[in-house]
Amino acid sequence: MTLPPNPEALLQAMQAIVGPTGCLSAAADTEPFVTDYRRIYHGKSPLVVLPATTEQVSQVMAWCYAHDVPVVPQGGNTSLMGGAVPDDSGTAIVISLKRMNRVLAIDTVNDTMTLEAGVTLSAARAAAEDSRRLFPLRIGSEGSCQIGGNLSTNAGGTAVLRYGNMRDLVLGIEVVLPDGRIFSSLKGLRKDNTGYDLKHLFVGAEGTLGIITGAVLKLMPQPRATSVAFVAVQNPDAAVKLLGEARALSGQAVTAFELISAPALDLVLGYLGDVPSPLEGRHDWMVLIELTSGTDEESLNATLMQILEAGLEQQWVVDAAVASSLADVQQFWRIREEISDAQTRTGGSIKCDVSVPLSRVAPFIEQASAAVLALEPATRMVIYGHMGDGNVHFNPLRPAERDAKDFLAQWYKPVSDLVDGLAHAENGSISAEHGIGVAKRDDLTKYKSAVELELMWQVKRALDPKNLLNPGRVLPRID
Ligand code: 2HG
Ligand code: ZN
Repeated sequence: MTLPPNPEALLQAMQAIVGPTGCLSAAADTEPFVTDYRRIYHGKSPLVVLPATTEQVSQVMAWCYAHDVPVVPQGGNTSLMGGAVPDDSGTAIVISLKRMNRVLAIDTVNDTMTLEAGVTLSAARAAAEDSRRLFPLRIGSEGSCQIGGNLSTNAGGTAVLRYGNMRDLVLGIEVVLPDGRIFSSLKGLRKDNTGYDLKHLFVGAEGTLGIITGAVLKLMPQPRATSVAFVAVQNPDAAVKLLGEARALSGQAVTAFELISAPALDLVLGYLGDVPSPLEGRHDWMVLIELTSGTDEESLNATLMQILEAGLEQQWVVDAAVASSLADVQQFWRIREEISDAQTRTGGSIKCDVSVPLSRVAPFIEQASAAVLALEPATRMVIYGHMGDGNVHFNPLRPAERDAKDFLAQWYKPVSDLVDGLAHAENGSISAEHGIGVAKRDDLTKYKSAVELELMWQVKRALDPKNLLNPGRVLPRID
């Protein structure tokens, strides 16, 4: 068992590296770094260290390696899986990257952006925009989450359908290894077949193999036109068919295709209070469709109308509201983006972030919903997500009159096991975009093969032989 480090020696060593202002040790100061943002995971840490440079991260890691001190790397602390906060042993220090928040270069010929890991996603997007470019990753927490965390969790979100996950958007990376060595490959190359592509080991590793300190990201042309519609559909099967039609009619233009169930819309509208539903009447299922293109607004709107008309004709579409102003676009998106926080506020949500092949989305939703409702019929079926990627946030919510704690104590495990099992049976994933952290760690033994788990541990041991970096996260114990 690792003993907590001698607090004075630790503080002294860290202050010598990052300076006194880069060290937080008072409980009130460390609190925001040891509790996750949904306040589900509460840990302890003797010290939060805030390096300002990669060199400082390297020195901190070298010291910790020499003294067997575990380290939890942290970006914006917006993880839903408990992957970015320490456990309650009080042995690990937290390294927060928030001071490393500089955009270092934008190359508009190469269409790349080089930045430090602590730049927030919204700052990265704004910097791209200032250079008349798009950095396309789009997730609700963009104001707080950081590029290093986005890479470490291979973040997805609402524009993956068009632009891919974070893994698809990175060209180069800089990482500090557990023993303090720096692996720096901040190249903006689109072609480089010189052996193993090591950067991809660290993308999605949730800080268990190294600490990402910098990256080179792809930039895209800014779209000239955006068309958005909030559409009531017959059911998820009709939504899948509508997506097929939208793609056939508009090619690459479909940027987002988000499914929303009636209980999800009820919940978020109740939470927002002053926002009306975009549609008249209540519908069981809706989709938020966004098209973007380099052409003019008028022709993109015409394409959207064509898609909706085809959908109406086939009776996939029941009703539709087309955004007629930027304010509408923002309002439609606000409704979608706030669903997650509405659940956090309400409490009593069983979060299942699954993906299945698109052709299996509708049968999966039907089967999983029936199975959950058979257990507790008044459960509110908050189902939404990035349907175009086959990614369903299947989040059954407690019946209105039930206490959140009781509901979760009774159903969290059986319901998530059931939903994950059904997704797995469809050749799906039990964590489509939220990662593993601590929340899903032990489930991996059920859903990954022995060979996969052995390989994961072999990689972990090769890079982090002392198991000091984000210990207890991602990798389940195997014998
Ligand atoms: C989203 O798509 C996020 O809004 C959060 O991935 C989903 O809270 C959730 O389950
Ligand atoms: Zn999502």
